[in-house]
Parts: sequence; C-alpha cells; structure tokens
Amino acid sequence: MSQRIAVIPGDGIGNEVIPESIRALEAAARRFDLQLDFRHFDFASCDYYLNHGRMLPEDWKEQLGGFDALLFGAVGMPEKVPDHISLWGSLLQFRRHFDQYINLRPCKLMPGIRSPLAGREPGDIDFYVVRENTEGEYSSVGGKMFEGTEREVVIQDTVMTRIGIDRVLKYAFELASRRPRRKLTSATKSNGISITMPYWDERVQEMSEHYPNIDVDKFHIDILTANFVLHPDWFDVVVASNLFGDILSDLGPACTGTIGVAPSANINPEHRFPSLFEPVHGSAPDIYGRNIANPIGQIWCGAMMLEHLGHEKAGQAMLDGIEAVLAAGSDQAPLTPDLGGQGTTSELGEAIADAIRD
Ligand code: GGG
Repeated sequence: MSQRIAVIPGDGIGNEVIPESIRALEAAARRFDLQLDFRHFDFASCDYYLNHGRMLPEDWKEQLGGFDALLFGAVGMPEKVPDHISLWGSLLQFRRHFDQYINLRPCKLMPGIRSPLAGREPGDIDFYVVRENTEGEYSSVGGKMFEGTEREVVIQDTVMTRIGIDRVLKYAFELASRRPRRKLTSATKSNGISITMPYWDERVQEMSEHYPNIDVDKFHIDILTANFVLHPDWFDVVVASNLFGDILSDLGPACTGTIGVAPSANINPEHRFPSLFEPVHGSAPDIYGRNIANPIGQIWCGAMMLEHLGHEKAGQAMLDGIEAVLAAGSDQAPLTPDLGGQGTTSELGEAIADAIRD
C-alpha cells in the first residue's frame, strides 16, 4: 500500500535539505520495497505570504488532512515577514489542528562528531526531550491595551490543562519504560512560576505513582540547562513544557556538536491526524543559497517518519546510513562545514543515500 507524504519545504535551507531527505527516503523505500508517494506544497513559506497575504491557503486543513505524514523543512525569513507571523501562521497551526501534542526530539552524540563538551564520547549523550506541543507558554491568549501610549499594557497567558499535561507525561513515562535506564527528568520552575509550574510538578508526582519502576527527578530550568552542559550523561528522557522543551532541544543538540543533525517529530500518537517531521533547526537565512546546510537533521526526520508509519527496519537503515557516513569522518566523507568538512548539502545527502542502499 502506498503512503502519501505531504512535502512542505517552507523557507530558506528547508528548500535545500528537503530534497536530500527525499533522496534518502527513496533509497530506503527501494531497499525495503515501500511505496512512498510525495506531493509538494509551496505554502507555509514567507514567499507564499508575500504573494497571498497569508501563510496558508484557506483550505489547508482539507488539503493536508488526508496525508499519512507531513515532511516539513523550516519557516521564517525575518527580513521579509516578522517571525511571529510566519511561525504562528504555519507550523503552530499544524501542531494545533492536527493535535500533534508530542514533540519528540532525540539528542545523541553521533560517531565521528566532536562534542564541544570536553571528553564526551558517543554513548555519553543519548537522551530524548519530550516537549509539550500544543499549549503552555505558546498560547494565543492575551492582548494589548493602551497601545502606542505611555500606559501600554501587554499580556500573554500560559495555558496548562490537566489533559494536556497528563498526555505528554504519559507519553514520556511510557518512552522511559522502554529504555534501558528507565529514567525521567522533569523540567520545572515552580519556585518562580507559582501557579502553573507547581501544578505541572503535581501532575508529574501523580503520574509517577503509576510507574514505580521509573527513576524520576526534576530540576528547575535554570540549573537544568547548566546540567545539560556539565552532565549530559545524567539524562535519558526529559519531559518539558512547550517553551522549556524548545530551549532544551536546541541546547541538547548543540552539546552534541551541531544542531544541524537534530530531528524532531510532532506526533499525534493516536494516528487520528498526520504527524509532522521537521528538523530542530530553522531556515538559516545566513547560509541559505550556498549549498552548505547540513541535511542530516532533515534526513533523520525521514527515519523518524518511517518508524512512525510502522516501517521500523527502513527507519533504522536510514539512521545506520547517517551513522556510517559520519563515522567515516571528513577525510573520507563529504561532511558539511558545521561538521568540520568541506562537503556540500547535496554531496552529503548523496553519500548517505548510497550508504542506505548498501
Ligand atoms: N524546522 C522548523 C523551523 O523552522 N522551526 C523554527 C522555529 O522557530 N520553531 C519554533 C518551535 O519549534 O516552536
């Protein structure tokens, strides 16, 4: 049976790394006899906004709703469109409408990559950030009063719901129970944020009672970020609110050498809606157009997508292909400049597709 994938490159380097992800997916599809049917969309980009006055067409829910998965590149070109308009007009709409309430972000030091943290080897950094993805600090609840005057007031609420917290915690606890270390860390700030964060802590405490075999700890977000840098080996599954999870899942991959390798999966675990797979990185206008962007984050997204669609072996083969090319090092593989090499986006993509074919 063919699986229908909506491809949305978006802005900037999204347009350069998406073709490499498709090349790798096609290699995996051929090897494992899968039928993947890709359809490209030009919306959810700042150019679309400049032409149409909106990031998405009116019927985007109908256009995308029937797909099995969405493969997304990046969004944002602040010189053309303010970031809050481009992000809220596209990616955040997808996450909410398709109830992609889990944002799963692996953070792993890969073979052949040098961590900026002294002495760290592959195996020392290997954890997941599970980010709440539809509410929390990313709410659209708030407003302005007395705009443009000295009395200007701006308010934006944090929205935390019992359902919203419990479902992300359950996912994180289940993930931790499938991992050898069975360890879960909760990101909080209940000493300073005195209503929502103590509530988050309460829900963690209650959920932990259903998982007596999981070793649970919690850190305030400030010291947690320090511990990501000082002791990344402490972590296995880290569960966090929307904003804290966003910050941690940029910091974590930065500790593994480059954010360019980091993927993420915006998941609707019940498969009621398509899930969306996008690299952690953004559109990187500073390097766009030079064919030097690292395509690995986007290719790894393809691997997560196949796994989510039930093709675990094909997904694993994609990850093995990435690891094999990275392990070869910049002397033998066309690694991009962020990995210390001089290869181009397309050369690295081609090397990974070749490794997947083997
Ligand atoms: N790869 C998707 C992308 O462009 N992300 C940019 C971004 O700022 N994302 C914010 C978020 O994940 O909430």
